[in-house]
Amino acid sequence: MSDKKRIFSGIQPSGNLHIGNYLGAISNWIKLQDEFDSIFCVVDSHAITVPQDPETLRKKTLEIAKIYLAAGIDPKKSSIFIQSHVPEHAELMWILNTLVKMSELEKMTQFKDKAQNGNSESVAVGLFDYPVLMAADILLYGTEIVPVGEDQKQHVELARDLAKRFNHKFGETFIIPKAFIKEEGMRVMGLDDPTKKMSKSAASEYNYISLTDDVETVKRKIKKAVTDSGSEIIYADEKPALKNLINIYASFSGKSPKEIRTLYVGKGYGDFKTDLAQVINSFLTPFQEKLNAISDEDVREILRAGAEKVKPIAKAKLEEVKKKVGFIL
Ligand code: ATP
Ligand code: LTN
Repeated sequence: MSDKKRIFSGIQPSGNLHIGNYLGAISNWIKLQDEFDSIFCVVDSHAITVPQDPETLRKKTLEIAKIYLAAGIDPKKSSIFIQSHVPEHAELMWILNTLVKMSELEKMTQFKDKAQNGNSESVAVGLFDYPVLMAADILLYGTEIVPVGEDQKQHVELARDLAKRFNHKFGETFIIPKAFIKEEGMRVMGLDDPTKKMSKSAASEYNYISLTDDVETVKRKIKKAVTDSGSEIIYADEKPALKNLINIYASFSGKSPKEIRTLYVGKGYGDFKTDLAQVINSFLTPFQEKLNAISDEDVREILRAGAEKVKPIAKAKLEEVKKKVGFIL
C-alpha cells in the first residue's frame, strides 16, 4: 500500500451508536486518516459474542458503515470493510488462542462487566475469547496505532503481549501495536449515571444520545439527564454529572470548559441544558442528512471494495504465521 504507518479500528454493529462512540472513537479517526494508512472495520464477528437478531445484525452492519461515511471517513483515503468478509481474522485468532492464557482473559474488565462480574456460567465462550479476535484484527494488518476509547486500552495491551509472545517464540512476525486515546472527550459518561460510561447496551435509553436521535429526543434526554446538587454551572471532579455535560458541550462546540463556565455565570441548569441540546442538535442534524442520503447499494459496494483492498495484506500475514508455526502450505 503506502509507507505511511497503519492504523486499524472497529466498532461492533450492535445497538445504536451514540455520541460517546463518535467523540471517543470515530471523530478521532477522521483526523487520522490523512496522516495514516487507515483501515476501519465493522466487527460483526465480535457482535455475535452476545445474542443478536440476524435481520437486525444485517441492518446494523450497513448502518455502522454508513455512519463511518457520514462522519467523514473517506473511502478514497481509508479502507472500510466487514470483518466476516475476511476469514483470515478467525484463522489467526485460532493460532493466537494457543498462546493466550485463561487467566489473562479472566482479567479483562469488559468480559467481567458483560459476564456480570465473572459469572461465566451463562456466557458464550466467544465472549471470553473476544479480546483474542480483536488482537487478530489488529495484528493481521501490521497495525502500529489503534485509535479507540479508553475502555479498550486493556484489549490493545493484550494484542501487544500476544505479538511479543509470538515474536519471541517463532521469530519477528508482528509489529507491536499501540493504543491511541484522545485526551479530551475520551470517556463520555452515561446521562443517567455519570459513574459509568455511556453505553449502547445500557438498560435505559436515557443513558445515551444516539447518533440517529431526532431533535426532540435529544431535548428530552438532555432535560432528563442527571445533574449534581447546587445550581451553578461548575466544572469540577466533585460534580461528575455536570462535568460530563460540560465535556459534551465542549466537544461539540469547540469551546473550552472554562469558556463554557464563564458563559453561564448567573444562569441555571435550565439555560445550560437548553443550549446543550441545541449544540448537540447542530451537529446531529447535518450528520443525519448525510447519513440518510447514503443508499444500501452504495455502502455495499464500498464495503466490497474495502475487503478486496485489505484481503491481500491479511492473506500474506496469515501465510507467514502458518509457516512459522509449522503448518504445511
Ligand atoms: P457496549 O457498551 O455495547 O459494549 P460500546 O458503546 O462500548 O458498546 P463499542 O462498540 O464497544 O461500543 O465501542 C466502539 C468504540 O467507541 C470503542 O473505540 C470505544 O472505546 C468507544 N466508546 C464506547 N463508549 C464510549 C464512551 N462512552 N466514551 C468514549 N468512547 C466510547
Ligand atoms: N472491541 C472493540 C471493537 C474492536 C476493535 C478491533 C477496535 C474489535 N476489533 C480492533 C480496534 C481494533 C470495541 O470498541 N468494543
